[in-house]
Amino acid sequence: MILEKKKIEEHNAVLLEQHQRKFNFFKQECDTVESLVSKLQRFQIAIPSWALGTGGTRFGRFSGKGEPATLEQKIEDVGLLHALNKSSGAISLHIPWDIPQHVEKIKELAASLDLQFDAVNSNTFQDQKGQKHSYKYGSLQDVNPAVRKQAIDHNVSVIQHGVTLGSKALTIWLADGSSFPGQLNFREAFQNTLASLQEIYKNLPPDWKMFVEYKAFEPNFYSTTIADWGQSLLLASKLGPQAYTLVDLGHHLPNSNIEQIVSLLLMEGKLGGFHFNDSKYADDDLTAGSIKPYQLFLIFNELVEGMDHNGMDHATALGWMIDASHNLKDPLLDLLQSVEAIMIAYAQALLVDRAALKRAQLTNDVVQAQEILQHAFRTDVRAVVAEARLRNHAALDPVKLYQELEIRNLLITERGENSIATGL
Ligand code: LRH
Ligand code: MN
Ligand code: MN
Repeated sequence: MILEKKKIEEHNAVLLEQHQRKFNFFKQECDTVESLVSKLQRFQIAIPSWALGTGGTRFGRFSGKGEPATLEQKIEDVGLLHALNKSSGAISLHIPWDIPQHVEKIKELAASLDLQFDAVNSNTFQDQKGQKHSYKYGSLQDVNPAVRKQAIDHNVSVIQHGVTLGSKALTIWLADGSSFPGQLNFREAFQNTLASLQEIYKNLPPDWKMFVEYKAFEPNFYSTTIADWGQSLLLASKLGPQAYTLVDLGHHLPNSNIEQIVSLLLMEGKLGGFHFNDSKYADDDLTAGSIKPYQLFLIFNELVEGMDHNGMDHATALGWMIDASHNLKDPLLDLLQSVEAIMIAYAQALLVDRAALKRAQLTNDVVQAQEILQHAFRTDVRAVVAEARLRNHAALDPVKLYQELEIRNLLITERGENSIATGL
């Protein structure tokens, strides 16, 4: 299904007057509004192909209806999101969940919807049909060189798929670890992982990046071989200039100071990409900004500060992606809500008075430092985010338009009730 431009224009015409009132009010208070809007207009957040269907838990999965059953349909779903908000201009594929079969057709379809191919993700945390060796005890870390070789070869084939599509990065997340003390020699597991990653790294095209994703626990519950940003950074540093750490917001132990991690990774020039989601307990993969919006703002505050310090382009220097799972909500609505929350946090971070904050820090004015951050966080920036959408010819209120047009019902009519997506 393709969303006609006319539908967006009609929707915007109805909301325009109310929007302009709010935006004009904001403008009076903010002299950097034009720079803010143009930064927001350029900012794009990739959508993972595995988040377009209903996710499950280990206890069950309650399928949604009209889910995209093919890669083409997934690309169409991201196209719908992008038409609605013009901030979701890329799709990230997980292989082999989504193997591009008809590459030229897929590229044409994506281009017609104004979509790019973001990082490709390898999968050595599940066994696939017909696979010779099992990943039950690990993949790149495994004690058996044949298992490691199989996992390396898979990653190389993922790079090759990515090259055909025009992706520029490989994201590696490993479930490797152990669930019981004594199961693993930590040092050897780490060294095996490094040696395997080095083999994969050799196959990276020169303009590619490798993102090394860490995660504290799950599915292993005693140790994870790339468990935190230190271990990821160690690997990325040993691998070379094309390797970076990837931060997934759900992959930390409770109460970790993620904004501090972000700041130091930027300092080292080793922050590569981001997976946005939110959580209360673990890797809950909930809608970005739904549980801890202040934390999301604080993370963006460090991102903006660090990227500006390094002279990095906010829109292109890092890989921005959502990595969420939707058990209860329509995935497309959930993704629209996530993108909106990310844009709001980004806009608020852009509002922080950096010069005043620096003065407060240099004079140890703790009260003022807090005032400055909270002033930005408590500013209602929704009209600025909406203005950026309006100028990009997207919908003023994407969630409302999606609901008014009953897009899910249209997708059900097109695909059938029982159409099921592959993925988590
Ligand atoms: C692991 C993870 C990783 C995977 C995705 C499906 O929890 O965040 O990024 O590739 O989920
Ligand atoms: Mn992730
Ligand atoms: Mn995760």
